[in-house]
Amino acid sequence: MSCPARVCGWMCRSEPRTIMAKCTACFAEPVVSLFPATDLQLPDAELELLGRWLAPEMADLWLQQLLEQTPWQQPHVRLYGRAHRVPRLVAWYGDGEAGYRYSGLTHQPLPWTALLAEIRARLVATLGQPLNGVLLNYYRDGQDSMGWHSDDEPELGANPLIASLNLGATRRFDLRRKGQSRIEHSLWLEHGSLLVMRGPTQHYWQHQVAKTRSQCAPRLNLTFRLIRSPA
Ligand SMILES: O=C(O)CCC(=O)C(=O)O
Ligand SMILES: [Mn+2]
Repeated sequence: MSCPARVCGWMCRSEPRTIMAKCTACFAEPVVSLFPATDLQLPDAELELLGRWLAPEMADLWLQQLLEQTPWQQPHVRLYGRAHRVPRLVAWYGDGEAGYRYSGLTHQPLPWTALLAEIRARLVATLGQPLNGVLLNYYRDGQDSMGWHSDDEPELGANPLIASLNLGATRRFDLRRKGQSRIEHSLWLEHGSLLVMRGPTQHYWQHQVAKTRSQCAPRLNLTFRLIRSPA
């Protein structure tokens, strides 16, 4: 059964899940259980992939609106003394105090748009945890990418929760242990899916979205975070 109002895109099923959520759009039922998430059994990590967090029609709409509304930027990073543009477009939104460092720079947040505030509200309802910022990454084609890193900036605190929403083209998300070069696990992140990383994941693991030579449509990824202390 899906949301009776067909507004919110929640898929309501009877299977018990640990994550419970109120439908923030329709409020038709006090609580709906989310479809089963896949628990990814990696040691020293807590990862859950909710493959259809969002109904495809809603995911299409959000993708289109976010692509149009966002003032995309392509900041530089310094690598071995030389400035390079990051290989994707980005934008940072958040509460006023949620300044955030990425690509070696501190970024002041843009104010929440109505759509991003709505997505945040749904995630907070799903996860039961506050979130005060979101990094948008726009991968225009298969040549856009994100290199190996952990989301372990000090302002995220110990054991940060990262709620990562995927819209558009399916891309591969690789994981490797810190200090090792071998990819230990890969996931396909599909349109409308939500990947939740928490617990010690960022202490022990790195992740990347590698370039691909395959024909690849645009993809948006939104990583919602809680900035605990300003950058
Ligand atoms: O695009 C993705 O799936 C990963 C994004 C990411 O790792 C980040 O924003 O820190
Ligand atoms: Mn990351």
